[in-house]
Amino acid sequence: MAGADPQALKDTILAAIDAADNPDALETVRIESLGKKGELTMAMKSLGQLDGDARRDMGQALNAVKDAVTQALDARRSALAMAELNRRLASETVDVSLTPRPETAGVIHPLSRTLEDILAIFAEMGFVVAEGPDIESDYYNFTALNMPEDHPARQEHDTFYMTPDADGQRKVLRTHTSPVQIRTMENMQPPIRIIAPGRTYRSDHDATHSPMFHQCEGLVIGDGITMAHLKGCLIEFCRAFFNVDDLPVRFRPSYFPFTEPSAEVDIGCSRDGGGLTIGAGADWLEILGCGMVNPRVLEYCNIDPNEHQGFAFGMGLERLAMLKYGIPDLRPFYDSDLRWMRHYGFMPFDAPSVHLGLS
Ligand code: 2NL
Repeated sequence: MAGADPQALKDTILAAIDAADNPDALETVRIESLGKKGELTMAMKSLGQLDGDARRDMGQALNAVKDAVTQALDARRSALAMAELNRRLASETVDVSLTPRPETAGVIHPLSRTLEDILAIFAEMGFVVAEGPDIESDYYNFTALNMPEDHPARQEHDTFYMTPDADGQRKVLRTHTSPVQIRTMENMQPPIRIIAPGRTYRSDHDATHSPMFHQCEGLVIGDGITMAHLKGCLIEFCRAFFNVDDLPVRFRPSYFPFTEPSAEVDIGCSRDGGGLTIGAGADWLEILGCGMVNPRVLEYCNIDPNEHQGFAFGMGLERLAMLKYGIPDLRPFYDSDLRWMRHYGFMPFDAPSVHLGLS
């Protein structure tokens, strides 16, 4: 080997690298040239048999060959990987414009659909969606909402408490999505226009209550926001959601610790003949709660109530879904019964939009 011809060695190895058409073949070339018993390695090991200048010259030449081979191996490895990726991309393309096979088509849950309806309307009005954790601190779920330790409204919430942690802190499963708005107000300067949908929890289980349910709350904070903005926004929402242009909407004074003044919103309906018709008749149906954000809540979030004002509202998604889509019983919502889903579900491609129709 002492008489190795570096140029010939280089030509042979580079040709083998070029000829390797898959990663395994390339690895074989590497082992046969640079491996422990590879040609180049052996040639370098036999340098000791040469003397003086010859040894130096041959050493330099073999090192140059080693560099060239290493570079060629890397380049070929990348090229093979790229070719493999392109081959896979070509073989795995899907035609996303194809219609789904009818026998495998799933349906959209009426709760998801109801939320999409609601979000389509508020998105059009410039609201953005905000989310937060289901497990909350007592502070975000109650205190910052003007419900101090001894507040009676805390009892009405039938709260699920977690096991206290090392420093005695008891976290809760959020009883409403209001903590999301508190977190947003802490982190964002007005103007704020958010909608906060999500799961909520209360220890209450009967024909009309589930321990896990869904709420959607909204919050608007700005300069000079008044009850008139609240009314305009929510009347528009009710009419768009139920698809009734002249839907009667009334604001009935109420109480929430986090808003002042507070109101509940009723829509006109008729209960003639046992059924329920929304939009006509002498009866009223409660659908959401709202109010001007209590200045004390703003102060908890370090927003100066003399500078900024706002309104907030909250609604229960299950109730709205039942009213809009004529679903009589709450319990099957969480049963994952395919017969119920196929009856009350929606086609995935009929996404709601304010222009194309919401029902
Ligand atoms: C209802 C009524 C409501 C709110 C929720 C709220 C949130 C913050 C500040 C002030 Cl951070 N208010 N939320 C306000 C009024 C009513 O919900 O009946 N929900 C199902």
